[in-house]
Amino acid sequence: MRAAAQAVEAELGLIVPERAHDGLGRLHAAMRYALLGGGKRLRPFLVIESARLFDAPGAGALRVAAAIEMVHCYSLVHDDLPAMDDDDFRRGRPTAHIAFDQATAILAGDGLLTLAFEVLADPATDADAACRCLLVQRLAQAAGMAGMVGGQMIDLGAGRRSLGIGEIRELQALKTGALIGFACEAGALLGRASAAERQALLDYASDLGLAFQIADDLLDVEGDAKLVGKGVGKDAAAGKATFVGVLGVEGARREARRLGQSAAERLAPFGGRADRLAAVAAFVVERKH
Ligand code: GRG
Repeated sequence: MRAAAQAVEAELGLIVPERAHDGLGRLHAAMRYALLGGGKRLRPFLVIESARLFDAPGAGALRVAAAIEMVHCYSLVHDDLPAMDDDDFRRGRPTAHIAFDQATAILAGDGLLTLAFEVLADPATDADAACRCLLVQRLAQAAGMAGMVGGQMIDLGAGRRSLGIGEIRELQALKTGALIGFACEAGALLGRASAAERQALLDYASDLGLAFQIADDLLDVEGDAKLVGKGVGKDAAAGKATFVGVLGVEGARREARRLGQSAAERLAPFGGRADRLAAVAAFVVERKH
């Protein structure tokens, strides 16, 4: 994961390079602040590793990895705004609207979201226009109303309303799962995988996304804010419906481990080539940040 993170950070630095201050200097600086401020780079890792399963060209995978990280970083910037989760601390430092201001943070998020699609649509990502079109369509679906944005809306509306486990699963499958699903599917698209291989990766991503979210809920209850890099204890304070709230700490941990194991089993068709993806399913469950 560290190697993937370094590679994608270098790519992000090339796509959004440092530049002299001009009329848009503040916006540009805020976009770089949001992009280059740490983070595990899990989604880029998933793109790179799923593409590697099919020997897809590394340069294209790196561009898709950068694009998905742009969408992820935009979502964090907007999620931290006072109108949403109202967080001052993320990735171990002030959130974008604290470091800059709210209007700049909103526009930096918008700039990152749109730039992601510009990157996907560029022939440098894949020589085949049909493949690029599919990547654009699938990311739009994963990030938009049928995915992350829809999940976030449901989450905001669900505040203080008690949700059942099935509803929480559905909400989280949209809010965090859809983008994780795209990360894995993108590798299959770049590698011209068969429909069955693409589906196996989507099934892996579905279990992985839920395991990831349960671990996130556990970190909010048990995590150390210094390690997690953001405020903890926020879900309970906001009366949010979470896996831990419904299953309890031990039940949630059991469910996360079950899902992590199930995710790894979904990779059986790829044999040893998918060892790193399988290992990340265990990391996601036991992580401390
Ligand atoms: C604002 C449209 C919009 C969507 C926001 C993803 C999201 C939806 C909000 C983030 C809030 C949150 C804490 C969600 C839980 C899971 C999650 C996405 C955690 C952050 O992702 P990590 O752990 O972060 O991959 P790093 O910093 O490592 O990249």
